[in-house]
Amino acid sequence: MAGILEVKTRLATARSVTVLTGAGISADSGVPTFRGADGLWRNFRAEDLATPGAFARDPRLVWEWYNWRRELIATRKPNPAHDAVAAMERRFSRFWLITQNVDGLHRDAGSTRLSEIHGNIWKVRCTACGRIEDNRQVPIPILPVCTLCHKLVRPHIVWFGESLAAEDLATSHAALESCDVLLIIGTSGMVYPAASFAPVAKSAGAFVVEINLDATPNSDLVDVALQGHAKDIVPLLL
Ligand code: BV8
Ligand code: ZN
Repeated sequence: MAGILEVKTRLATARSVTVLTGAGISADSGVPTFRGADGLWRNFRAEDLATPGAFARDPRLVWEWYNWRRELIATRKPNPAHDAVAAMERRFSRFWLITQNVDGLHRDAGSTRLSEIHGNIWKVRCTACGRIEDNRQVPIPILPVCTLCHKLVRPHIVWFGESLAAEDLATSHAALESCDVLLIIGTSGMVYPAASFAPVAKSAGAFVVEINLDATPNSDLVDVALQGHAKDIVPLLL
């Protein structure tokens, strides 16, 4: 595929590489994406449940959804695309991974230079005292409470209508504005602010590559669009 050779050539001389991933990189690990055919749970869409309003109205229903996802993700492993992204961290003198995924599979694959901009499904945050804790209980007892003040905890995840952490936004923008190459892997480019990251990198002079099964709103803007499964394509770029 001509595109892959061009990308490999660019990466060969790149000093700074940034990677942006979405649910598509975990699809090959068997984690359902959000907007694909498998993206529904009991006919609810993520946009219906991943909101502060839904949690305020029915915390039990929202925790049942997260418990279902935790039980599923607990049995899933990183795939060759996650492994290749983790290897890139050691290959380039400056590297940063921005992931929208909350499944923790990048960390499992060994990535350490990353921002989990939508949070992490294995962390809970107290609705009263704000304490953030790692919680790997599968299933998680519903309704889970804080080990410190015993009040209700929520998933430590950024829901729709909630702002991303200022630190994650700053780190992401710095990585987008300073990279020679931006690889966008497995995201539909529908959710903001991550959907605006490709233009940020492009206008800062980066060579932008999209790896996806389909075309996305980013496809017209990128320099090379590689169509296929991330698990097949990403390892070829190293
Ligand atoms: C914000 C946590 C400022 C949940 C997620 C009205 C009111 C309030 C806000 C808004 C509004 N209108 C718009 C907004 C902004 C909103 C937004 O963008 N909405 C969209 C739906 C229009 N964004 C926000 O609210 C963000 N915050 O803007 O703060 C603010 C504050 C107050 C008021 C206004 C603004 C917060 C966004 C974060 C939401 N949380 N996740 C959870 O996970 O439990 S988003 C959710 O979607 C996931 O995190 C996911 O990562 C993300 C993006 O989805 P993708 O990763 O792209 O996955 P998707 O299924 O869509 O696509 C998969 C892709 O992979 C496809 O392209 C497919 O082709 C490809 N693929 C599949 N298999 C493979 C593959 N590619 C390669 N290989 C394969 N094998
Ligand atoms: Zn507490």
